Amino acid sequence: NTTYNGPNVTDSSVIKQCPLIPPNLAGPLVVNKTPPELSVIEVKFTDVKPGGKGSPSNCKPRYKVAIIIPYRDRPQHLQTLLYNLHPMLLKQQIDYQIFIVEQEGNGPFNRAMLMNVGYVEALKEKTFDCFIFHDVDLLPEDDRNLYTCPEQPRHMSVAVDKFKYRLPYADLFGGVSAMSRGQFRLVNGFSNMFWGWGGEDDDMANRIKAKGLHISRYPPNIARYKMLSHRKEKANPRRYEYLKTGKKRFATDGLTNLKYDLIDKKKYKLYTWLLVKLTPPQ
Ligand code: UD2
Ligand code: MN
Repeated sequence: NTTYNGPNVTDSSVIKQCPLIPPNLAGPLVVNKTPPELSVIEVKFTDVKPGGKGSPSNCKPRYKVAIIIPYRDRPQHLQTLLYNLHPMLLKQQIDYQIFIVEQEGNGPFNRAMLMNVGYVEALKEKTFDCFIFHDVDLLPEDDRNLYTCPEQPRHMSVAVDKFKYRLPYADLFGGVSAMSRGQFRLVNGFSNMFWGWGGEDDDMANRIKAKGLHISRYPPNIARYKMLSHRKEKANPRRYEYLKTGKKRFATDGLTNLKYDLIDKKKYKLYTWLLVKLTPPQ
């Protein structure tokens, strides 16, 4: 049949923009800490596209979101996160891609620098509007916690079971947080000075305030997470010193002096993987 039936319904110009509030959200989620093997998940998640991408099929997404996950040697956590996160993101009707940014070698871990790398490398793929910086061990417990970027930077892991579902302090920005492309650029990204555990999130909170922005939050019954168990990393004893003197480096320490080598990059079914060698700032 070659009869003309009017405009093609798959033409993006006639597909409607997705509703502001996704229609199929359920609220509280059943968190699953014992996922099937990755190979099984890969087959099961038919709506996830290579590179760990998803987007709604029946409406035009409002946001292009990069999920940036700093990573080294936590395969169990990664498997569990992917198993829980993809289905929720698909329901949220956003256009997203998951990036695993893995630090090469066994020197002190630098979570902040990996975030900076994730931001820079993600933008080489697409002009993402929004960046979600996401610990590998945090599992969302409510799908109304939208993985999008509002007017102000948003701290998303407000209530974590490990902290008895209480925000430990008002300026906490660690765990899971969302910033728009413009906001992250404005604050010059994260500091590159924080090697080992701690401080990098508080320095980001300071950067946000210094630019006249503020941290926004969803209520704790929605911005809720379970943390997978792990041993405590060795804290960086210099973190207080760098925090205190951070302000004078905001303009020069961050995206502007970021140095790294991209050792490898692969698009697996459930995520885009970046292996990077970090170079300490001079
Ligand atoms: C807290 C923060 C975290 C960060 C950290 C201090 C919350 C809920 N989390 O996490 O965002 O500010 O303190 O640096 O507030 N990682 C690896 N391999 C490693 C070490 C770290 O993959 O060997 C990654 C992984 O994504 C992990 C994240 O870095 O979730 C934070 O490290 P953590 O989970 O050991 O630290 P934690 O739970 O104290
Ligand atoms: Mn943790």
